[in-house]
Amino acid sequence: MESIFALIFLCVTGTHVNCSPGPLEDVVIDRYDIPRVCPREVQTGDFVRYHYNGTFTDGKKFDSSHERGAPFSGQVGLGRLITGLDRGVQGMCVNERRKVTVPPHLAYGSIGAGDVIPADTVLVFDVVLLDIWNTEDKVQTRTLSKPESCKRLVEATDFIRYHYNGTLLNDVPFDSSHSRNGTYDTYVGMGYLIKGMDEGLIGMCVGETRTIIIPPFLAYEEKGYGTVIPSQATLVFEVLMIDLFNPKDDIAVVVKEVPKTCTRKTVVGDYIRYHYNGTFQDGSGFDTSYQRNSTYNTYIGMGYVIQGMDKALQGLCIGEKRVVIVPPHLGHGENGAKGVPSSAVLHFELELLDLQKGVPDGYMFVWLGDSPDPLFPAMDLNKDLSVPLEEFTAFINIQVAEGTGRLRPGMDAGGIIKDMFNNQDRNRDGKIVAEELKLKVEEDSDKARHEEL
Ligand SMILES: [Ca+2]
Ligand SMILES: [Ca+2]
Repeated sequence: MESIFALIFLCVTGTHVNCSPGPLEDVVIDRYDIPRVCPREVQTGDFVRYHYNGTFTDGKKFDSSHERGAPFSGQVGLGRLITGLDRGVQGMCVNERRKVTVPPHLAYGSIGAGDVIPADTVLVFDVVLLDIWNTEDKVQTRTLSKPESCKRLVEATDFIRYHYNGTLLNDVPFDSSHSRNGTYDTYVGMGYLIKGMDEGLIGMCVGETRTIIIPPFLAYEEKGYGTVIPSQATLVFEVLMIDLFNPKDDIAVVVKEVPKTCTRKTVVGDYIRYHYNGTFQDGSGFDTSYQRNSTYNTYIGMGYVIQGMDKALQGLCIGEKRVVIVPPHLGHGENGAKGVPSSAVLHFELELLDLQKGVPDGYMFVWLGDSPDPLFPAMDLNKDLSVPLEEFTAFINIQVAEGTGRLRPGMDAGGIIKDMFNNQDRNRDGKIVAEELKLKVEEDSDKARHEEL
């Protein structure tokens, strides 16, 4: 009597109830909360995960997955659930809530279930659907936004950096790179990621945002992950691609502007002045010499700048502009640098302003032809048999001006000359005399001979 009374009550309040005066023939479904968006409905053969409260028609609870803290997970329509629920969850959307009233013959019949469910009992399940998937499912990708130009797409074996938000199919978040304030950095297509991610990231371009939906058998399968990803969970990632390169990449150089006249191109050892504008692949800047309003000055090919830059700075004319892309293994590598994250690809716009021929490594001054022989009389400009620093400085400056000698560029000339002078002024009395110079020359040649032996 009690159950019939309850059914009548349901007939009045339920919206989809097909009322009949007799005992309940089939399940009665009340879809009391349907999400606005429902991309997929439960069909026979699907796997579902749902939470439920099971009550009798008087409202007394006999079972609750909520109270156990573990949703039910199983396949629909193949007799693995009680028949009433196999029917009751058909057509359900994720996040839908419905009340399924099951007559005894579609539940535990005239036998009941142990001490819990008496014979001939109508059961009411209040169900919320958390997940649907099927063994036929594939990784689904959908591009949400994409830059107009896309020079390069993610390929297997590329190293990529991306941001992501990870949610379960019912929109519950489980992980986000944004909250950690750092990109996720990895090789793609090499088995470092879950299978579905390795697949779903392929073909993205830098700046693209993409949704990737991964069925559990291409994600964490039955084992789940920690406390955040349940067993057999479909995963939804919203990915923003930040950076990509391949470890086989060399630098890429695009010449933008070459002056009409170019008498000499930069070579290793040259001392140059240049401007640069440094950006990441997503276009954000990390460093620019223009803003500092002073050029960057360096020797080329001697390891004073990152490897890729040392290479990119060779073969330039004064006034030439080029763009160079430096992969991280030729840039700041996995350690990054100030303002440069780990494994970042760097873009530089370069403009060469000046170049000076260098001197061999370790030298401060070189003769461009034969040196004067004997040297001392040439140095002693006023012929008083003594060469103080002023006279020595004048002598060196004459060589530089006449092009018979060159000082190491990029350094304070006065400082270099003083060092050279001190090196010859053996007794440190502030002047060089013939014997001192001779002694030094002999000593040097002795040393050279000794080293030859
Ligand atoms: Ca003198
Ligand atoms: Ca002296």
